Amino acid sequence: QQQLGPNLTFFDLQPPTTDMLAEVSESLRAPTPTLHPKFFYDETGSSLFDRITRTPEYYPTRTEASLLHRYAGEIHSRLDGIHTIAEPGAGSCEKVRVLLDAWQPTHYMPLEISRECLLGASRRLADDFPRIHISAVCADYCQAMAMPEGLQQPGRLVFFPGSTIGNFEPTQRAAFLRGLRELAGPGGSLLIGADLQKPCEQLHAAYNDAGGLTAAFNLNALHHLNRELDCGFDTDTMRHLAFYNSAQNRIEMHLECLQDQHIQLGKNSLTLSAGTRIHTENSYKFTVEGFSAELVAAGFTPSACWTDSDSLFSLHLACA
Ligand code: AVJ
Repeated sequence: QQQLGPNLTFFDLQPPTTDMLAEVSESLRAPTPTLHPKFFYDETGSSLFDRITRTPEYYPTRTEASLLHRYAGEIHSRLDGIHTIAEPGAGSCEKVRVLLDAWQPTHYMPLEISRECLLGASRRLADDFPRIHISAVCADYCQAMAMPEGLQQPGRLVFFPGSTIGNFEPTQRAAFLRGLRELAGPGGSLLIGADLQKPCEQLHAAYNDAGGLTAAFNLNALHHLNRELDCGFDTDTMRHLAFYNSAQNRIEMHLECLQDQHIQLGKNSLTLSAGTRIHTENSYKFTVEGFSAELVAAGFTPSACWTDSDSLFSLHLACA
């Protein structure tokens, strides 16, 4: 625990460093070659994602932001005696600003695996909100949901925006939601964004923007691996694919080999033959009723849900 400023404390839970080579080797050699979506987000990938959120086709970020802006007061009035907001995977901590502005909680606790990202973002927040105490927690929120000593204020609001929940498979999702309930604690609540099912064409457009940013974002996972592990992917012969799988209610993103691809994984080589697809992301789409039922199954009591007039996106509030 380190005091970095009058209203900024840093907790390093030392997320275990993972063996990237072992992880990537295993997932690329699986019967369905896969890469975890976290590999999108190096510096280039994070800035590409940022640009995606500003394309006309990618509606989720701006729709959620306008819901948060519009209903911040109403959400606050439903939260009784909540003084702390905790945000797993807070990243740049930009989305929470509208809530901090409107609510002036005493405490904000971002949890983020990237130390640099966390330090930069929480220093900026601490400067901009001198009356809010920031407890910045460096942790892998998928592994550690338990809070460090000294951070056990009861009744937290857990904020999990962006429909990041849609990246999890149903089984993992159920477990993750239970983890969020632990993090909220008794008397706490959850405010979570969930992207909604809609006509396939609209979903297709959001993940195949005309400017090619989503394609570049998807392919960037390979540039990232080339840089970190020297895999030697030829990205010119890989193609971005994104389509809606209506049986499973999810957008799938893949990278397809247009010709045989010989890559290097440490001392071993791997051939991906022409036509092979590397599955890079699932982005599940929900119904309001379906998502509420998942919250109930995880032990929450849903208390309110807000959607935009076109029913593009939903914000759910639930008691832990
Ligand atoms: C950040 C996971 C919510 O699923 O829409 C955007 C990621 N992928 N375009 C999503 C993403 C392609 C995004 N999430």
